[in-house]
Amino acid sequence: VKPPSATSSAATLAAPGQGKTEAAGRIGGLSQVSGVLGSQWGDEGKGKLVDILAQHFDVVARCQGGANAGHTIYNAEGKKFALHLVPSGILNEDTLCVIGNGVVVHLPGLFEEIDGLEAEGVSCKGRILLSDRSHLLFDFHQEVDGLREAELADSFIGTTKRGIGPCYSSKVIRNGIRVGDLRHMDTFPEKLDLLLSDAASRFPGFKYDPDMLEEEVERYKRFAERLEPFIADTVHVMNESILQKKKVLVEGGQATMLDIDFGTYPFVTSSSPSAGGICTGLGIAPRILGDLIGVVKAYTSRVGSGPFPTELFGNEGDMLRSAGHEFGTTTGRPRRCGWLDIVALKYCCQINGFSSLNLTKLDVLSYLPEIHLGVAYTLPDGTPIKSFPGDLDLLEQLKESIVEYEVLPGWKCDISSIRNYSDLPKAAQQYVERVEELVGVPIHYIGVGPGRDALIFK
Ligand code: 2SA
Ligand code: GDP
Ligand code: MG
Repeated sequence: VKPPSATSSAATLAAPGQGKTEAAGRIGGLSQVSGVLGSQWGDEGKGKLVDILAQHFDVVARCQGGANAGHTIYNAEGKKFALHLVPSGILNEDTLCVIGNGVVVHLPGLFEEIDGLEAEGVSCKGRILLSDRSHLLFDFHQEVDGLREAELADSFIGTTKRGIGPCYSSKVIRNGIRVGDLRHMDTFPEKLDLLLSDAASRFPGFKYDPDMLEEEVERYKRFAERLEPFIADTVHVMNESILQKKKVLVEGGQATMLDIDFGTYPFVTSSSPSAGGICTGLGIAPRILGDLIGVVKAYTSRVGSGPFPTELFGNEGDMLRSAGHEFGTTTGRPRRCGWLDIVALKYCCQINGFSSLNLTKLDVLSYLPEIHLGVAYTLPDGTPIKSFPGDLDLLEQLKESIVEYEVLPGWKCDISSIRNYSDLPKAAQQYVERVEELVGVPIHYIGVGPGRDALIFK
């Protein structure tokens, strides 16, 4: 871990003369323990912001989810990286990357990701620490994910089939196997046998052949050897880093609208991607959390099933998907697209207490003559709905007719090379400021392209 970064400069972020002061102020002013969280249904561009901010943080930590996450980032040369388990701080060579206890870890996937990064010259040795308390996600969890989706038939969730729900189920039902258990290979076979037998008893489609157990145990013995230098008591590491005044950035996966408690249940993921998940997933105290930045797309996307009140269909939806290249980073699935939903965003701001927002992909809206903002929901009888409803049936009814929209003018020009807020067309500024006004949280960062430099500090 490098020494405290009090001397970090934000100058490296902006090209000469472009938004340097704003960048230095915004980044330098962030709390010692800060977080970047999704404030829609995921894929808002969290990875990009984390990669940029990581240049000024000593530790970047993941607290929940697993390889269902897909964070796309670009290095200084413009080379693209799609990360799933490894925190998006990895391209900054002085940053320590922590995978906390709240994450579920598929070891073959983790090693594949590490090998891919090392092949591109990104050194991972000594830079990634994995919690001994995090749960192991086995291949069978992935298989069971698929079987469960098949069972649900037309009501399928549209999971990433990365085994996330089944692994968190094992954790919560308390027969899960943790990373630390790899240090006790004498009892590992028995634990694995119990876990696999349990899955076989629940899913007729899952074939467990106990004769294969030995082979799987041998495979995990090899993983255990390779993993040993990465395993740590990350609760201790995190708290010591904080005591030593190191700067810590928490990277959220997925988003609040996919939260197991606050999302559109059951069309959610199985972890807590909102603020509470930071404390439970890393073992750090709520009172030391500082700035939390909510990342929000200038429109909305969602992948998988479930309510999406401001969704656009047909040609309009296709145009937005194609303008924003909205395809899953992990699965390649086309993402559903629609207008920015202020009701949902305000709900996310309440739950997380965001200190600021990063509005991303503003450049994607440049082709539109006018832009809609979903500002209120009303029941078919005209009664206004005061907050984002938990009632799924009600949400499913929220078609365009009962989402109230404000229509703002578009700007119809390329904004992707603009780096100063004042250089944005007036209509783009108006859009940004109207969103700020409606949600009551300042937008400090505006994305105008996928690259590291394509960020405006406001
Ligand atoms: P899961 O696999 O059990 O967590 O799926 C449950 C729901 O959560 C959604 N989910 C996501 N939504 C957006 N992006 C995610 N990550 C990938 C990406 C997704 C991909 O970055 O593009 O590649 O398809 C993500 N992970 C989970 C999921 O769609 C279900 O609705
Ligand atoms: P995450 O899961 O929140 O990290 O987001 P993803 O990486 O899954 O999806 C966001 C996509 O948008 C990635 O392909 C990014 O490279 C891209 N992206 C991020 N910010 C911007 C932006 O401001 N403009 C454009 N055009 N693309 C962006
Ligand atoms: Mg993603």
